[in-house]
Parts: sequence; structure tokens; C-alpha cells
Amino acid sequence: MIKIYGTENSRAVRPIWTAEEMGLEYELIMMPFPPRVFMKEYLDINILGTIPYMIDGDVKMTESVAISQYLVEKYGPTDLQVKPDEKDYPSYLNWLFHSDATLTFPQTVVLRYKLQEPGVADAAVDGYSRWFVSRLKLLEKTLEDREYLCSDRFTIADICVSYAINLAEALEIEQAFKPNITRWSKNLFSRPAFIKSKGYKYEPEK
Ligand SMILES: N[C@@H](CCC(=O)N[C@@H](CS)C(=O)NCC(=O)O)C(=O)O
Repeated sequence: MIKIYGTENSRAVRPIWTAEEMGLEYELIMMPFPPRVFMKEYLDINILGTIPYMIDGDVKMTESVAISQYLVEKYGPTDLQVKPDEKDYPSYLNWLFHSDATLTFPQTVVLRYKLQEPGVADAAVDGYSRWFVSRLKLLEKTLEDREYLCSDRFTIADICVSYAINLAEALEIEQAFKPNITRWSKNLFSRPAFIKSKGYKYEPEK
């Protein structure tokens, strides 16, 4: 059985949402955030202490985008995957990498210094928020004439990229909510599988 470790509102939403859309059976372990502080035994499972973490038999993975990609490739066929023989395959790959390497990277700095260590580097919060917003140009432009990022259908490119918009909301980066991004993400976030994935919470044992 696939096992996914997550925390509320984290990148774990990507693989959980993917598994929910596919109707996969999986075990979900929700933890307090950050587990490296509040659930130290997690470090024995994932040495990095990061979220998400997935175990599937001998397979162990720490990267949320790669886990979503693994699930669609290993447990498909599913329309969530864009196949190498489709026209939009290069763009699909580009969006999957863009979601973290370009979009959530500056947000990570904002999260740390806005929420976890306020007052330590306020200038970084401002600078990296602006950097993130300017990196949304490609997304806003691409969405001018389409409902989904690739192949005229909902895919894990939408799941992975929209996590950055979900996080922008949590970080209160209002400038991220440009018209096309807002229309696209509202549609995605109304999907039952997303609502279910976002609703999973850590419940401490009594
Ligand atoms: N590149 C990894 C990053 C994982 C990551 O940094 N996750 C954040 C939560 S969204 C985290 O673990 N933060 C807690 C910490 O660093 O202790 C991925 O996409 O899964």
C-alpha cells in the first residue's frame, strides 16, 4: 500500500490530490508542522524532515512533483499524465519543473521569514514576494487563452503549478491573484479531489 506523509497546506497536497483524482488506495499520515520540531521521530523515516514523503514498497521519494509524476506513470493510464508522444509533452515537463524551481523557490524564503522567523529578515519577505510575483508572468500569459495548462485537459501540471497559488493565498501575496490565474485556480480549487486533499488535518492523539 502506498504511504504518504503530509502536513496541512504543504506540498503534500500535490501527491494527495493526484492520488485522489486517480482513485488510488493509499495510507495518509498527517503530522504537525514542522515535523522536524514537533515529531522528531519522523527524521528516522525521512532524514530531511521535509514533507511530503512517500513509501511504495521499496520506493522512497521526497519530491512532491516527482511523486505525482510517479503515481500517474506507475498507476495510470490516466488523463492526468501527458505522454511523450503528445504535442504538449515538452510544455508539460517544463511546467512540472517550473512549479518548484521557479515558483515555490522564492515563496519558501517568504514562508520562512514571514511566518517562521518574523523580524529576522523583513527585507527578504518583501524582495522575494516581489520576485515570486514577477515570475508569474509566464503563467498569467499562458492562461490567456486556455482553461488548463496542457493538452486541453486537467493534468498534474495544473496540480503542481497551482500549489504555488494556494501557497500565495496562505502567505497573503495578494498581487499573485492576476485575472487569468484567479479564474484558472478557482476552477481547479473547486474540484472535489482538491477540497478533500486540502481538508486532511493532523489530529493529535488524546
Ligand atoms: N522540493 C520538495 C520540498 C519539500 C519541502 O521543503 N516541503 C516543506 C513544506 S511545503 C517542508 O518540508 N518544510 C518544513 C521544513 O523544512 O522543516 C518538494 O517539492 O516536495
